[in-house]
Amino acid sequence: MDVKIWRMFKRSEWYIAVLLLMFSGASWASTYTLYIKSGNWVVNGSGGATIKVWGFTDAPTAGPIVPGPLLESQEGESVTITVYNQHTLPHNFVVRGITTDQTQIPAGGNRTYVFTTSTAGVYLFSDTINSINREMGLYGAFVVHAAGGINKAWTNGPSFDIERLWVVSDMDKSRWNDIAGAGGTVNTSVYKPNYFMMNGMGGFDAMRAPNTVLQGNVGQVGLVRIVNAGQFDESLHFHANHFQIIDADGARLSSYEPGDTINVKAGTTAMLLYKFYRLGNYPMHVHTAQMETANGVYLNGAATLIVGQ
Ligand SMILES: [Cu+2]
Repeated sequence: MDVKIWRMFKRSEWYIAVLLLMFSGASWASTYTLYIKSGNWVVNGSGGATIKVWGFTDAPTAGPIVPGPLLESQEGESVTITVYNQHTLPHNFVVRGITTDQTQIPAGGNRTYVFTTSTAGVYLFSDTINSINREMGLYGAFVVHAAGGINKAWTNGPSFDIERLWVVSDMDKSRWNDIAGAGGTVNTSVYKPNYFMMNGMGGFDAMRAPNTVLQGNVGQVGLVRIVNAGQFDESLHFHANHFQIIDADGARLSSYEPGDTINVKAGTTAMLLYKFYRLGNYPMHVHTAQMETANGVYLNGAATLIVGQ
C-alpha cells in the first residue's frame, strides 16, 4: 500500500480500514523461507521406488518435497521469499513469468526475492540453471489468487466452486537421478523417464489424495490449475465432461474453447474450468501410455480421479 494513500485517511477512517482489513482476511504480504536440499522421494505402490532428488522444503529440519511447497498470494500483493541453498551445488530460484533474477545462489548461500504478484494465475517456480536441476525435483507451483481471495479465477474473471492444483512431472531414475544424486555426470542427450507423477505421487496415491482428486457436486464448477514441471509435454484427458480452457500459459482466453484433452507443454501452465456433469468416478489420465506408469506399472503414473457426487 502506498504510504501517501494512508496519509489521506483521517484517524477514524484509518481504524475502520484496519477493521475491514482484519475481517476481510486480506493480508499485506506473503513471506516464505525455502531450503534447497538433497534427499529421497518415495513413489508408493507397485512399480514405485525411492528416488534421489534435489528439492525445496519450507521446514528447516525436514527433507525436500516434490513438488516444492505451494506458494500463494493474491493479486497486487507483495511477496518476499528467502531461499537458503543447503546443497553442495549452486542453484537459483525463478518464478517463471514473475521474477527475472537468475543469479546463482552458491552452496551454503542464500538470496531474498521481493516482488509484486499483479496477475492472478498459476506459475512454475524452479531452478533454471540447467535441465538436470529441474528434473531432480527443484520445482513447484506459485498460485496467485484473485484479490480478496474470492472464488474467481481472477478479478472479474470466471467463478468456480472448488479448486485444484495439479503439478505433473517426470523423472529418469536410472540415467539422471541415480547418477546426479551420487555426484556423477549425467549424459543429458539421453532422457528416458520411467516415473511420471501427479503432485509428486504415483497414480495409485493420486487417485485417493483429497486435494488432488477433482471432486464436486453435480452442477458445481472446478477450477483446475495445471503446471507441467517435467521435461516432456503432457496431454491430460478428462472423462465424464468437457472442460473450458481459460488460461493457456498465462494468456487469458476470451473465448473459452471446450475440449476433453489439454496438451500442456513442458515448463508451461494452464487453467481450465470443469463442470461436474454426472455422478460417479471417472479417470483423468495423461494420454501417452508410458506416462500413465511408474516404471512400467500401469496407472501408477500421471493420473487421478474425477468424482461427481
Ligand atoms: Cu482417457
